[in-house]
Amino acid sequence: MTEPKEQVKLAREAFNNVFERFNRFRGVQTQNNLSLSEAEGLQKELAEIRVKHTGKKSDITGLKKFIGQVMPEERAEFGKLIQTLETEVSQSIAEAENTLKSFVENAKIEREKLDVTLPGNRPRVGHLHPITLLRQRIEEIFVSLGYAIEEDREIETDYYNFEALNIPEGHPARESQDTFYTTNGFALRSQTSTVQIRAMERRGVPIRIIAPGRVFRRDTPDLTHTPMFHQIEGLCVDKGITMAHLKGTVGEWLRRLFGKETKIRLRPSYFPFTEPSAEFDFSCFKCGGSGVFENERCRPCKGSGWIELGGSGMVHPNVLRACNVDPQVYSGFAFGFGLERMCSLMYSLDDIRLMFENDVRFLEQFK
Ligand code: 2NL
Repeated sequence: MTEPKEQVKLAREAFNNVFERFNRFRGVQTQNNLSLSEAEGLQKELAEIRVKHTGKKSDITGLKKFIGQVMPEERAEFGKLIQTLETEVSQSIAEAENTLKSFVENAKIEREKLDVTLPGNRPRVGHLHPITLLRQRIEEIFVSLGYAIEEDREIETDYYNFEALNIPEGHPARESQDTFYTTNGFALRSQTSTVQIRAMERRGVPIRIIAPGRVFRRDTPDLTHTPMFHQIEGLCVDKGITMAHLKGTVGEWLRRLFGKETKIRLRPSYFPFTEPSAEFDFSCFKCGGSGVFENERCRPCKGSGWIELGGSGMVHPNVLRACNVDPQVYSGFAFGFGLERMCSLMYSLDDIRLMFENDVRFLEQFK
């Protein structure tokens, strides 16, 4: 049987062995190169060491239980030795714990430190395309007049793109020279009338809608043409609708857009889907219709005082019939115009292709 004193010595050695790595955390703290997670790992290990070397199953607890079996004359000394060992062990652990604890606290504060006076990174904020901005302004006006906004597909059947619109077989618009076709015989819509036909079929009449959207025509790009552009078409069908309603409606939205002095005029024209048909012009927003601006020939209206905007007319009876609407009971007007043309007039752009290049130097001018 090992000497009692010897057993205390062995217990001390065992502890010292395990604790050696933590000695550097005792006493006055010098710089340590720990990361926060390393320090937290050490705290965990240290907690285990505390349990193992001071807890119920520790050598120290075992030795204390052993006191009763030691010869009475050696008991006091043995007890003191254990006491000293216990104090040493718990002090060592407590010192290292304190050091690690304050290191972890400081490291966390450091990590969460935020200098609110540093300049921030301003995010680059985009904005809407001028075509979108103009479309939204026009949509708002028509919604306030009781119109609904309709959207639909861009790839259409021959029926909706031509047939239902009273565009006869052999009409130039139907040729592949003018219209894009898919290899399996569908057409890219060449006007958004297709949307209005579908809406009339689905919703029936009376109906008041506008149909904004992309349309496609096989044009070679130049100053005034692109093979894709945006259109807004409008349709109003009810009992007793006349050309007076057409003129009143077109006049009203142009006055809301360009000011209450704006005049409009209708010029006789021809479209297969309307009868009678008319093109509509409005008095120039720049010169107010005089044709002269700052003593020079006004640019947007080329000195005429009028700007040609779009086409319109009374919906052809054949178109109404195609949508199951009785032309004896109902009548309606329709109109259509191109947004790129309108936008380039309003901003004096000389080349509509600018609107398709998405050069930020161009786009940023419309903020
Ligand atoms: C133009 C001419 C126009 C229409 C579009 C239309 C729609 C239906 C029935 C009858 Cl559902 N007509 N739309 C009518 C006249 C002219 O557009 O110059 N567009 C750029």
